[in-house]
Amino acid sequence: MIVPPPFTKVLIANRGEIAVRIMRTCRELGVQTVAVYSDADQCMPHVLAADEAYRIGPAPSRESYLCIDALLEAARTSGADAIHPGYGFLAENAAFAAAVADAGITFIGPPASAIRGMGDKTSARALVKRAGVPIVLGSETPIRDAGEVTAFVRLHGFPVLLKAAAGGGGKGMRVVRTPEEIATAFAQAQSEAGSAFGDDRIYIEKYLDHPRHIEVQILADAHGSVIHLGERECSIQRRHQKIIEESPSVLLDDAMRAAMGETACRAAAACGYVNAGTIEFLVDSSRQYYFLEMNTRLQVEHPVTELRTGLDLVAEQLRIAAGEPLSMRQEDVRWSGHALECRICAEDPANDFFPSSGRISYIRPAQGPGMREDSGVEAGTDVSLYYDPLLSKVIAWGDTRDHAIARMVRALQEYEISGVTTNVAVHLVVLRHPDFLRGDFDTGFLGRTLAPKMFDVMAEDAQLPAAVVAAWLAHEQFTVAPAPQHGQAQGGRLSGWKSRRAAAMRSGEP
Ligand code: MV4
Repeated sequence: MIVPPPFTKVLIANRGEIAVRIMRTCRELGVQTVAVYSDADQCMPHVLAADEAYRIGPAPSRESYLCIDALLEAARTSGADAIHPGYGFLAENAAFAAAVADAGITFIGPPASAIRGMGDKTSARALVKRAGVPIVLGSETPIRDAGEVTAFVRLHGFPVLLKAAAGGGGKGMRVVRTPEEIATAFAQAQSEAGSAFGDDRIYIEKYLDHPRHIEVQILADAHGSVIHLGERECSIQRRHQKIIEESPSVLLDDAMRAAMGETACRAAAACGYVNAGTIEFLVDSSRQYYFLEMNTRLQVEHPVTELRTGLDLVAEQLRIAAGEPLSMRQEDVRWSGHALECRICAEDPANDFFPSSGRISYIRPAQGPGMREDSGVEAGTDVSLYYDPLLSKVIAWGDTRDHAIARMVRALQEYEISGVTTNVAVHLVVLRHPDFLRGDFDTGFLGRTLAPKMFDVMAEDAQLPAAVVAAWLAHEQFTVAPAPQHGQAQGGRLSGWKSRRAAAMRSGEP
């Protein structure tokens, strides 16, 4: 059976790994691809991977990847009939979605109205609450002054959290634990929200201590069907940047998974959602879950869901955007095994995770059974400081969690990337931490675990390969670690390849 492509030509309004990822599916579906690039990105893999490519401006995002007019002009010139925004940049910008539609081009994402409805966090809370979705106790309209905070804590007590109505991602957030802190915290939240979002409206919630962050992937078509594809556990994060995601979450049993999945579908339906989206939940220590916010885009960590379900989420997005009904019902979704993703970022763990730059001189990617790597760089790529430090995502699948972790550790031990500093060592420390191995962690885990000591050690011996430092640290700090799984996660030694290559280079052998 020959299936006609959903579109003729798709412009990918993004860069790096996600642009390459989207182009791969387009090619599989027989859809032509258009790349856009800034002056800093002329030779990037996403440009080389496309059928055609258009310059959209100078290096700064404001003048290139965020420039709606330049993107629409490239779309018109190339004759693209659809635009995929990826994540970040303009992916959750309702004005962009509307401008694309107005230009007679299909936006591969939700309707502008759904982006708007979920983009304002207070309206999102009110919207989903009406649909019977549990939300954290708090306000469903912005609060005007510090007096309203006082009134709220009189009724509900401390601690409370002030959040930006336009927000997301932790900007403009302030925890308040005592009456003395109220005035300052309100003023700070307001001013931070104002400068980050150009909108200083603040709302209030009861503060949950040490929550887990679990999100549910949904798909919705234009014919009213919504299904969920299970959860991703995203609690391993640092300053609101996720670094490891996995599925399933060790916290959930089948009943809770089904309940959260069903709740996520209701939340999506409540805003008239169409396309792929994610409902974020906070889960407290008594395993109560609460709607946090909706991400109205394809997410960085979507491959975790793809490896567990066997689906291609980008293909689903294209079909949905072309008006096709969902190809499966909820009861047709099958989950298998365990998937884990590590984000490889150009940043220096020894220097407080400051972004790093440089020309990549050598890469040995993640390989072997059960592994996938979605990368936006290759040997010769110049990593600049203009954009997000995410270079690549390494994703492992195994029939059990232990198996997936063992594969990930093995692949990251072999992993090599020279010319730019990355966070690979941090992944190895986490992946071998006894609390992580037991599944005993929350959103505060990484902050507590990355002891200052680690950075000192790494700074002192920066020329040591990162994996050696990590292995050594894991050995030093976590001597109570359980027996390694499958015999692959053991020891503080280099993987065979790396030590033999190092030895060969020392002795001058080829
Ligand atoms: C919270 C919370 C505790 N209680 N809300 C952080 C990002 C923003 N989107 C919402 N966030 C949180 N909201 C209440 N009522 C704790 C966080 C939070 C968090 C959430 C998800 C993932 C990581 C996090 C790290 C710190 C705090």
